[in-house]
Amino acid sequence: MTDGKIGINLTRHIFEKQREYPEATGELTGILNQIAFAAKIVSREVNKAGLVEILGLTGDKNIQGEEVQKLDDFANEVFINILAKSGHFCVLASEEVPDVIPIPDGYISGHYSIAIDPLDGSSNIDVNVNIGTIFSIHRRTSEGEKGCADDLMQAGRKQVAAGYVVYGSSTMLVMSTGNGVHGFTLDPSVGEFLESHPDIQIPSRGKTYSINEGNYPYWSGGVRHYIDHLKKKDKESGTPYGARYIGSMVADMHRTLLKGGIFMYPADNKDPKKPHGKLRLLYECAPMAFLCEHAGGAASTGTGPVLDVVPTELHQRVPFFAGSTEDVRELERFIADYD
Ligand code: P6P
Repeated sequence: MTDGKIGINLTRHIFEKQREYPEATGELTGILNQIAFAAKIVSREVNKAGLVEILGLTGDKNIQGEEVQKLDDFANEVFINILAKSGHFCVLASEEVPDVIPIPDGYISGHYSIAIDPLDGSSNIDVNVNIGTIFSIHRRTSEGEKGCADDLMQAGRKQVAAGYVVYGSSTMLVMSTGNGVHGFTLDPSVGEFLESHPDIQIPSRGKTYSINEGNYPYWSGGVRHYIDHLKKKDKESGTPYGARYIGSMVADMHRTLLKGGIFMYPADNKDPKKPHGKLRLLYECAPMAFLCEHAGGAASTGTGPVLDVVPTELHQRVPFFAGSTEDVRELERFIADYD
């Protein structure tokens, strides 16, 4: 650091902003540090994944004779083991697990619930594309010793914290507790996440759109008209929007948070089993929507704020449009006019 600053880590960041954080309690610092701890372990394995082939694998065992787990199973086990035994949570949910995950007997049932996507975009690992972990934290609402699904299935606007870890050229943790959105970059040499992107603000309008155009025939009329509109020359600037689509939500949303524009996963009629699109509300769309709104952006189902949707199923899916406010509002107008 040129100015002699050692760097602000996660704990010091929250401590220094103690006054501003509505949820600033020692417990919240503890929670975020446990998430950071799990993320460091997953980051180490993700960054090694490419080497696994080079090191040579014999069937299901690596050269040390250890069981080789699929990385998403590994990430799921790491996050669940660390978080379930942390004493902070009364119940968990994971993209990898059909039902709610209870706190193991003998461990404290805490004041919060957490929903996670332990390794989103894991199908991109073998082509070395950025992947990520997404988390959403609510205050428990149920009485009694053990938590239950009600503690998880609350409207996204009630989240006390949300964020993601993106495993890429560097490992970054981006989070919000409702008072700004802040990014921390892992310095592997000291094993600390150091503040690198304080107070992230999404530009009010962007110049890129992010969507899987292969699904064009299956979208509603409103979405198709909107995409066609983006490709027309813009009267003022004369340039149409650029297209950016990585196919890994954390990577696409990270770019959208930092640069603006709009990321979309609309409902489509491609798969009758998924009439509301592909992305999950509890541990993908609600946490990302929380970050977008607290970074000055917007996140919509196309007809209303994602954060106002009250979940009815643990793994329910919702249409998702998020990023620069002006872009999201324009999309909503096309849906209102053409759907
Ligand atoms: P498609 C990854 O599999 C994922 O769940 C998200 O990370 C990503 O945004 C989306 O699916 C990509 O889906 O249908 O475009 O391949």
